[in-house]
Amino acid sequence: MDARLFVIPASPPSITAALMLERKGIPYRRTDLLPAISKLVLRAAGFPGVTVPALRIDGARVQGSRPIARELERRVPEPPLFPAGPEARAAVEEAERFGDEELQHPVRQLLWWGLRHDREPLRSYSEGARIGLPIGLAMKTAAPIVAISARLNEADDANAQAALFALPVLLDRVDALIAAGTIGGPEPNAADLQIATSIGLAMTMADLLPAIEGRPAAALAERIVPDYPGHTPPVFPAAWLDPLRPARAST
Ligand SMILES: N[C@@H](CCC(=O)N[C@@H](CS)C(=O)NCC(=O)O)C(=O)O
Repeated sequence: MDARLFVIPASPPSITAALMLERKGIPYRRTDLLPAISKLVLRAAGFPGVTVPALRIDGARVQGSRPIARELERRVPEPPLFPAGPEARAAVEEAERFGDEELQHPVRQLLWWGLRHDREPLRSYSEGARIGLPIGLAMKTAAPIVAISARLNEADDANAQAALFALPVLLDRVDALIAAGTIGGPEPNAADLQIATSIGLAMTMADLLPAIEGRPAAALAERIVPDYPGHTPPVFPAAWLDPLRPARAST
């Protein structure tokens, strides 16, 4: 099988897709892209959309973490990413949808809000990536990339505050999925791989970590993505972190 995965370093769904390929034992080459510029490269590579992860596999082009999960499951059924029973499958698919549509974006917005206020941590998120130019040089040209990415992700003050407000509820939902056995089992399914990466990214942000560590969600991320790249030191105004405080006290 000839597979090439297009990613942005430290992007949760990109890491999800890489983990799925690894779980299926499919060897692949990885192309690391800079945010924003990724859109031009993906179009030039013949993908219809402009987001990563994007997978070229034996000539076929598949984009998005959920379509990639299904394509890999179709091509290589074992080990499965989805349970066989219809009820269990529906539960995993719903958890995966939640991870993709509800959890992923607020975490991404918080990262870009932070980078907009301090670009320096971007270097840590690119560790180990091959972006086609030395990281020092990339950092010097990062200002427009960060500005565009923050704008594209609508990482403004209102949305960052809304994301911080939503985070405890999202984490409770992940913990509940683990308690129900939908995710967190010994063999990671598509929802585990989808959700753990967003939690992993959230845990790289110093302001968010206290609200996550000690939760079952944290243990899931530590197991599935133990070396999540990147670190953002405290960056949010203290008052914005109020919604996270009850969660801290209860853990
Ligand atoms: N929900 C989609 C998300 C795709 C997405 O928004 N990816 C981001 C990276 S996490 C992206 O490609 N952003 C373009 C950019 O940053 O320029 C999936 O899971 O595939």
